[in-house]
Amino acid sequence: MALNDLIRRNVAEISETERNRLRDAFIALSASKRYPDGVSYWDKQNAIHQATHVHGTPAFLAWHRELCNRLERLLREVDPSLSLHYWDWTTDPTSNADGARLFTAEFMGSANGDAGRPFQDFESTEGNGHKRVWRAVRSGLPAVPADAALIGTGNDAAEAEQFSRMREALRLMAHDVAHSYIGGTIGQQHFAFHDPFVFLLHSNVDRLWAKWQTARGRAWRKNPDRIYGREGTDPTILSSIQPWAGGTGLRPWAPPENQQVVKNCRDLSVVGPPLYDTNEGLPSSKAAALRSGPKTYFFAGTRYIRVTRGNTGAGTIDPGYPTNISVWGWGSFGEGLFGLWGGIDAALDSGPKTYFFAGTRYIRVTRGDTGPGTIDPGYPRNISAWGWGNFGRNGIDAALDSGPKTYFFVGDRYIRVTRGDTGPGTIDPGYPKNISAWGWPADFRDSWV
Ligand SMILES: [Cu+2]
Repeated sequence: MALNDLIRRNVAEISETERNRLRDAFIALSASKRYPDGVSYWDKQNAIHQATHVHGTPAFLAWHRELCNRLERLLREVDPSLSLHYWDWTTDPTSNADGARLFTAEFMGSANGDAGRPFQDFESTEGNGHKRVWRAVRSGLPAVPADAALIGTGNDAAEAEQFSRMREALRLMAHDVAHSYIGGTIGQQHFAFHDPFVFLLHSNVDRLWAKWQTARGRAWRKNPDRIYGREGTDPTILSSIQPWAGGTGLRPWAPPENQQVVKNCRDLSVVGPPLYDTNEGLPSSKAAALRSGPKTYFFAGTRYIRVTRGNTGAGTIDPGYPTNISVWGWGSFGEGLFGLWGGIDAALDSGPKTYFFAGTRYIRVTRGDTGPGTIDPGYPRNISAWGWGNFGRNGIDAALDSGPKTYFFVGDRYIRVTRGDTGPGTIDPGYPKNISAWGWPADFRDSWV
């Protein structure tokens, strides 16, 4: 259930098999994955943190979310089934009630002194003569408030104040406490990111931010223009996120590789809450299919497979699949849209154009039978531009190309549209209708809805 579904969970509660795979992926980041400058993926993490670490500013949560999201992508480069799970700091990592102690030679290494196996080859040039990752975990539980108290901080304040109140509570009362509770390498800001455990800690910081964002009745917390309240115009929120924007000289985001990604903390890829099992109102898993000449694409969540098939039957999955839709280079579209997380709702093949729908937005893409193609200028746009009135206002569930007609589905309703290859066309008279008219067996109709 946990592997492959892209949801970040309590690392003490996932299967031992998955924990082992997560450990192996961390080791691979150090042992076998290298940037073009020869620095391992792992050593680069601490260089990133040293070059730019952002703590006492409004960008604290956003910067670390970007760091965690990127680290998760690196882990998935090694093992696409993995997610960046979290350490729930209200539980004792040295004696978990479920028997899943985290500081063992099978997972995170020792709680005291040199971490040893399995990270015996991870260097730490931290002072005091420590050449390896080392820890000084205190006994008992960290003195951290309960989740609800942390992310409830500021809930009764004016909207403009809520983010900053929550952020400071999360940092001072929890993040800082958790760092010094683990002690050792993690207890020292400039060396903390030598220890893989720091990412499990920061995934928990990010989880609480995501839980705050997905709280019911507070949709504005997923809106980039409103989430940060009065801090939304702070220079640290509005300036490009470093070092990935290339401004610190750190390779490969600086010359000669120039892999800069220029965006700020209001980018949807930052504001969009990652998939945590504690998000309020987890999105249903989204799925879509796209016929594309000799290929058919099936999308599930943020992953997809490409299948070679004829007009009927299952066909065969092409080599290299499943893979993540992030390789389509759509940026935030389809990844994180105002909490409608987990991929695209519908895809529509339309002659030389392909339409993809996610949440309340859609893109039009010019492409051949395979590959991502290029997004046409001016997209994404809002579905409301199609003039369907209330239908599809909050997004659509499916689209079906059917010769001169196109069908769009929302819940138990659908419309039939007469259109060419581009544009919205016109809704045929008498629509929307109810899918009960299609005569499907009741139980299938219920699960479709
Ligand atoms: Cu930290």
